[in-house]
Amino acid sequence: MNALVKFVDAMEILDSRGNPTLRVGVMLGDGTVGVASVPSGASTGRFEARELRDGDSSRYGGKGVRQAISNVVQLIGPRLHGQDVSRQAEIDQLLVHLDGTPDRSRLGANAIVGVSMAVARAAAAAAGLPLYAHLGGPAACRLPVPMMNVINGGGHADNTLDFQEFMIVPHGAPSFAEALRYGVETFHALKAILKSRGFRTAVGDEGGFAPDLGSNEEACELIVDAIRSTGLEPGTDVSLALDPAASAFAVGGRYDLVRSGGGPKTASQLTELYRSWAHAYPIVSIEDGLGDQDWEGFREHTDMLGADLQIVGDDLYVTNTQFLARGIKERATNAALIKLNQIGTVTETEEAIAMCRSAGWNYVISHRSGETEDTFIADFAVAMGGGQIKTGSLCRSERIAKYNRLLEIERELGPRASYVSPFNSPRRGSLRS
Ligand code: 2PG
Ligand code: MG
Repeated sequence: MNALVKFVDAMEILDSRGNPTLRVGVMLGDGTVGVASVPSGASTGRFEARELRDGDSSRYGGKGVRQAISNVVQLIGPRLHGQDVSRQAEIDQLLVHLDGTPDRSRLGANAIVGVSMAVARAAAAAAGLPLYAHLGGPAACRLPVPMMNVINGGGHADNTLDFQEFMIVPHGAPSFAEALRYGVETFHALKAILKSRGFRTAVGDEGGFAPDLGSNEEACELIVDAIRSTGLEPGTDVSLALDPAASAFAVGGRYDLVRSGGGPKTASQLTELYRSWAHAYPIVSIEDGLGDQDWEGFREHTDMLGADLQIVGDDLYVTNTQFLARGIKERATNAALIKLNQIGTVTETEEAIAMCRSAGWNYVISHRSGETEDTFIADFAVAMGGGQIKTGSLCRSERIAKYNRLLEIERELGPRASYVSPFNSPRRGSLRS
């Protein structure tokens, strides 16, 4: 009886870019509360579930979320009254039906995902379990290998880099805590190197440095230098991952590297560029190396690179089983990025993950570029057991909050905690010649 919803509340808060977002609270009959805050993307996929923004230019430049809040309080709350929060799937289905649109645009994906996450939190609290154990069961003890975005470009920074994310992946560490240290030491070393070479060390939206480098490739060189200068071994202790977010520079069937002056490229030429980088640098993963319309390009891309690299679809799949099913059938990639707010509910997100698992694909639980201090995805990554999380750089508290939560989880799990690399054995350059 205790796990029944009494009421649902929501308020307007700010995300890490200073834009309004929702914080949702689900109150149960016994006084238990579940709270969740909603993130927001910048480089959104064309078919993502839609955030609802007020469009009232007299407040926050039209970005207010009062309508979404009203939808939570007036429409969703009364329908959830008396529902048992331990039945997440039923509640999520109710939310999807109540919205009634394929892209969640009536109630707003931001309203729906906030409620869905807060329901999970309330259910965990009612069961007296940490969120990761509630969602993942007693077997949830695998800490994720983080992809840490130490150089920002593209839609996340105003600099000369076309590619959005240059990440470090400390997969060779013996534990999550040590992986975090590897990442932090590399981040600080990178700062010192940038400074010594006259680049600015201001950071972009996800806390990575945003220097005006001479080329995209220079970012990889600098990161490898940084890893080395900490005494760690590139490719063995720490590797590289990229998220070019290529939809952002896809123009008329080509990829135009305007910012860096790299010029236009076909999908094949861009894949060839990645291939040459993977020979030169210890890259283990490339996400959205091509645009979200380019299924044909992706098939070739994965055919050429997928035997050696993790090829991740983000904008291509938007955590939607409909697109994922096509990707699996056509071998468009061999892994998927997973974002709760791209699809809208915890249950649908879990369904996308189940689909990845049954295809033998890797999956990476991910933050958004606009984040809050909410740490839901840290628990979610442990619960889902895929062994990977992408949650930004090693500064800015909205990113660090997730890392700190993972430290807590690892400590709580004690000897049961595992930290296992999802990647193949290390090589100097990742690609076999
Ligand atoms: C991405 C994400 C997160 P955004 O492209 O993977 O890093 O960016 O939230 O802006 O879509
Ligand atoms: Mg991406």
